[in-house]
Amino acid sequence: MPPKDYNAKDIRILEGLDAVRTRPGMYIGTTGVRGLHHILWEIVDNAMDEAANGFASTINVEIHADGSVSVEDDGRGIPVDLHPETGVSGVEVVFTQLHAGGKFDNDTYTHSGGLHGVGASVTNALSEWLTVEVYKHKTTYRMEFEAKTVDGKLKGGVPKYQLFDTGIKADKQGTMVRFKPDKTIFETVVFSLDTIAKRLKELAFLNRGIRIILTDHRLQQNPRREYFYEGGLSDFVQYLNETRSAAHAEPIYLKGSRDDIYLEIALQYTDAYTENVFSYVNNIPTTEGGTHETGFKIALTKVMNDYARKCGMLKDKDANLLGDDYREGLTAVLSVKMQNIQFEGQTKTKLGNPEAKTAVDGIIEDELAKFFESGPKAKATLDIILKKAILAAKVREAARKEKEITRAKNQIDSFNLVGKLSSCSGKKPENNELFIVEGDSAGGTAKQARNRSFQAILPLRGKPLNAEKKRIDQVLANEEIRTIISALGAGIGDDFTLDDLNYHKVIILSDADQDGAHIRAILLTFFFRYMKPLIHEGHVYIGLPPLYKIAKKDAVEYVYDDAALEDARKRFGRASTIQRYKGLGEMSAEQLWATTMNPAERTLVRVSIEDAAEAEKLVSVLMGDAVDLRKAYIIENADFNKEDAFREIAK
Ligand code: TSJ
Repeated sequence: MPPKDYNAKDIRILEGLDAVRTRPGMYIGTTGVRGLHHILWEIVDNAMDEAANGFASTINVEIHADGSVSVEDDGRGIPVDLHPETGVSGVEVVFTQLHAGGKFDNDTYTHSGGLHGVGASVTNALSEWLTVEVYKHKTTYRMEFEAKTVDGKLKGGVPKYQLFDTGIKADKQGTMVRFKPDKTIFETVVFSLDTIAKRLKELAFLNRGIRIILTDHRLQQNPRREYFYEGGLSDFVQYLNETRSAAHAEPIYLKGSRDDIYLEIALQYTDAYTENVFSYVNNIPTTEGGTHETGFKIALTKVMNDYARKCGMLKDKDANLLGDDYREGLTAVLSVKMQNIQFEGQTKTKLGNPEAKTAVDGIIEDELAKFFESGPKAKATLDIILKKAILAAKVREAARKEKEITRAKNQIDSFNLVGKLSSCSGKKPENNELFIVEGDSAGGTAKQARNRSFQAILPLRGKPLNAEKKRIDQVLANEEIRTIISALGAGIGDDFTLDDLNYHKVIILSDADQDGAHIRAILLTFFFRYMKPLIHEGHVYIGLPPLYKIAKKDAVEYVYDDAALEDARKRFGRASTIQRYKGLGEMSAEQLWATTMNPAERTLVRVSIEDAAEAEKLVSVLMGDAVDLRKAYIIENADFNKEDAFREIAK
């Protein structure tokens, strides 16, 4: 028979459990479904500890039809002997003594996790009833607790009787705890098979060789699940990679310890592009990472970069690859066990202990290098990983450029340039012309000269930079270039859309000198690189201002090159005057209109895609050339006999 009822003098010990019932949130976070499972994890974790310490090999978890759950291990059994001074059994201490500090207390006697080690007494306090059996010394010890009204007050975890030897013969060893959560505490008391199965499977992966059996007696069919992984973390990683294709057959498995911090890690690369690093401390998932994960990443990056140099994949001049490059396609599970864990972060799932970073970094640096030196198979794996990382770095570089383009595009979208552009009044883009004019003074003249109903003027101050030579972000940071993009309104790069083009003729008007030729080449290069359809569809033109004005009495003729000048001289005879225009700015508005802007009189060279492709080369050619550059460039491009499809003189 069980011993006598628990008596009043022992009630004092229950005051701690009162606190748990008054403010359960302080101890288990919530009284929702998460909290409900929390109190189960507390029990499971205790059994896990016994197993992890090598004293138990199997854990049985059962969900019973009456709403209770039980956890049983085959360990040594909770101590049953009485504490010499207090006369209280080990079992009673476990279920009635609250660990000080509640949820911030990690001071469990082993590496227990789950509730951050608040203890089995919390489970007891929040249960309608709890029964514990200890199988030891060939017999069965038993103790029961329940929620009941004492002195008019409802209390939890009240012993029904002291621990006693039932005399029931036991030919096994271990501890069995069964409890029913208190429905007056929890919002729900229905355990989730899914949640429990997932966590037990995870624990089985994290604790190699421990057999965990889960039985749900609520189910009519297939109530039993079994989780047992001889390979531990390596099995975990292979399981995670089941749907991916692995880059090397066997996960890399490393373990080690330093300063009382124990580490295990398994990693395997796949053809995925994502990084899947899962980390744990004392079997608790650290979803937000933390110092242990940081230590791992530092070590991986360092060891891999060292090998990349050693084997010549990275040369002296090359920069190190980034950690991200070495983690592309990586699946890894990192498990650390240590004392006094501290959590940080939004959800308190980030390990904060700085010593974990140092220890993990150190262990992995040593063990990973050791692994790669362990034989030809490991060397082959190293080779695969390095090649993957170098590819990842290349892709990253390309992606970075793409991103810069996008960022610059967005800047342009919000950039207001209206001040510089003298737009035209006409609303039909197909009739509209944009003159990009070199220099403010020529721009002013062009503005006076133009027909404002369809001609817009964009003066270019300074020289727009060379689009071919600079990185896209620099190109787009240039105000002249941004002004052009804005004025055209059709976007840039992949986003360029002719449908949005504001001007169907884009006419470059620059001086007949070296600078003018250079600006022209730069603009063409820019259009070629970032607005190819603009050129391809024939929207880009070069305006041809005259080089000379020849006059005799009332007869005036404008001449566009030296050969034509010779011809005109013969016709005009000796008494003629010849004026050479050194720049657009020397012309009057009337002259500029008559010679260069009036569609009835002007000559435009339509730029072909080949012209634009050549433009970048021309930049350097023109820069170093001493001959009449305008002649060398424009005349050649005006040679429309070669490719009529691309080159045509347009009015
Ligand atoms: F949660 C719990 F405390 F109720 C609980 C504890 C629940 C379950 C299912 C198992 C356990 C548990 C505790 N299993 N095994 C142990 N082991 C001990 O408590 C133990 C046994 C022997 C010795 C020793 O030094 O001889 C020390 C300890 C802590």
